[in-house]
Amino acid sequence: MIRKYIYGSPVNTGAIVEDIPLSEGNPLYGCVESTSPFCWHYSMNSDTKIFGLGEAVRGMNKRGYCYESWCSDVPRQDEGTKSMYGAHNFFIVKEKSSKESFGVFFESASRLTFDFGFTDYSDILVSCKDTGVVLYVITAEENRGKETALSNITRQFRRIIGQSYIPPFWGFGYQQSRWGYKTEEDVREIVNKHKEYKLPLESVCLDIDYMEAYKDFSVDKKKFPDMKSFARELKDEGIRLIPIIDAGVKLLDGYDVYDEGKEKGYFCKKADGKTDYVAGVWPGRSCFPDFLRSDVRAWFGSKYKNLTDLGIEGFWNDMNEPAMFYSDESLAAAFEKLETFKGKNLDINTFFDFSSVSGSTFNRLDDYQRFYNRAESLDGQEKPMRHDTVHNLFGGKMTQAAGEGLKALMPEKRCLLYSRASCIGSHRYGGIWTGDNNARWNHMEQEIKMLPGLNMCGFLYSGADIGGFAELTTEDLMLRWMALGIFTPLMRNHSAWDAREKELYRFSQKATDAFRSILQLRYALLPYIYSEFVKAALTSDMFIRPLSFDFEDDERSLECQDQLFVGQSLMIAPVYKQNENGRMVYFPEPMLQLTWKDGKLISQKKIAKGDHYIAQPLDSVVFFVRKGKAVPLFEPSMNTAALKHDKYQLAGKGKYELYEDDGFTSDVHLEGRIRILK
Ligand code: MIG
Repeated sequence: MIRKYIYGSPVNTGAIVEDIPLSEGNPLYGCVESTSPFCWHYSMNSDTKIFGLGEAVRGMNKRGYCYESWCSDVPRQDEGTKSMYGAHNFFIVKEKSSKESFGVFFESASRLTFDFGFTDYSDILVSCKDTGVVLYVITAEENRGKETALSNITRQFRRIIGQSYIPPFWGFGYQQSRWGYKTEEDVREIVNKHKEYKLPLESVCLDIDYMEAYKDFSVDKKKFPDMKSFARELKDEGIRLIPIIDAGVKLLDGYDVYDEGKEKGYFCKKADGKTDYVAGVWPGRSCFPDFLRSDVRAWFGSKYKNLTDLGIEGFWNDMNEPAMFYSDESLAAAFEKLETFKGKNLDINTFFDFSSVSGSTFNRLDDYQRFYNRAESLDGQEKPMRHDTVHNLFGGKMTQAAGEGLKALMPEKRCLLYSRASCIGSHRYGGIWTGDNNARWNHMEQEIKMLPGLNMCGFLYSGADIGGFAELTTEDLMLRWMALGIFTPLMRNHSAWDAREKELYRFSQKATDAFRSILQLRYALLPYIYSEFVKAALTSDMFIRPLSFDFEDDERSLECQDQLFVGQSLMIAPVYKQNENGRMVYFPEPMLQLTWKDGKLISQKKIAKGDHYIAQPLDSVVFFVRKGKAVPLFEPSMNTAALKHDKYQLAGKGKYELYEDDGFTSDVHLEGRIRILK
């Protein structure tokens, strides 16, 4: 059952695709203590748990900290980080009795704060100072059969926000990326090295250096003299290029995208409603398309044609929180401030003041208050809104622009698309990667804990930069993280230009051999992953689930935060601590332990329900088939183009219903597409 309530004057975020009648009175759960500013309060019991909130740090159970939905460019995020790149305002309050558990979605374009027992361990407080909120309260259906309340509430929510984006089959292949591949030669070397070391490879991402002067939709001819034939040459070997597109458009007369945007008035404006807002990003001074407008989305989306004409079928959208290095205003203020230090004897206070000046221009709230978006109110009226009050829609609407644009350009084909910033609603158009993480063990742990929340909020196609984006990764961290990464739909090894080089052949020979074997498992599992992913998207299910979503009356499952179900048949329990060769694993039901090494299944072993120490050597992948389930393992291949769909072995019990299609079709449905594997 879903109830809907409106407070204040929220804008239409586009998150909801179903008509839901308005309910009267107070919300079914919790209490709205004030409407302006909005504040919702709920009193928790001692064992109340909170699941959800999508892209957010800390545990799967979010109780005990405070979060803010405010799409942020947050390199060096950690346990203290309140806001990540996405704004995903859905969570479930899990009470002991499933009748008293409920889900809440706070639909809003504005900043929300979630105090989950932070001020007082027994209170949840959700507040919004800006526009307003449409509140949805979801309770479990009574006739849900064996489904848990957690899973049922999530499914109902997923239905009202619409079907999750489904990438093409090749989007599940292994992506190699680094900010630093500059030229055709660089990319060719990456491809050749993977071949030389017999490492499977599906695609290579192109970071900002492929562009000419960081101009969106341009290609630097000096670095890629003939991108079209290069893309063709790679595609003939089953490898695709995935270029980056940034949110900011370089301010440069004579650059067609800028000229058009300026002339048609497509860029975000200052308070006067006329002057284009300017801020500095990669290309220097830039303007920002107002993605909240449908005409601007259609325009920007059509620009992807420059690259699809060259044979490109996949993109990643970056810096769309939007990230801003400086504005004209904040830069002027910083220079002025710097002047005041000139000739002074800097002591402890003034020195720290002085050293913070240059960083002070970065992603400033007052800069977000200097420009406007045209947003739609609930009655369909378009009006200018100060950016900070609708900030959380910007990145997601850029994804929508790209998703709709690519669909218009290639109606018969699904394209690959993922973004850094997001909001609920944009899960229908693309996936996300979880931004600039670090080469740290606790960031791998963070990914394990974040995946369920992302799945609850519709972001099935997601994953982290494997091995960490920044800093110095290590061979063992890469091995462990790869063993996790092969189970995430988006599987990408990406790093910063100054991070340790971490293509899989950069480590010891032993490690390279192990990486090969791990990647082979990815390709062996790929048809299963694709099949489970499509089924999850079509039935509003989660692809990755915590144990609690299937065993909500089992206290141990409810508390388990570092094991995951992957599709219906598998469970994983990744090792995420350095120098540990295994770990304790909790089995809520008997399972079959599979060990993969040297590119093949080397053992299958029955495990009883309960706790077991499971050894997981660095060069192996250990995973589990659930009770009564089966998983097909196909013959490993070098990429999806080379996959042989008829060569497989089945592990576990019974049969597996494999969803199959041509890997591209935009018409995705289950009927007539299931092959029974026995
Ligand atoms: O401020 O394009 O998260 O993946 O390599 C850095 C360069 C801009 C941030 C992205 C990262 C990408 C980088 N970008």
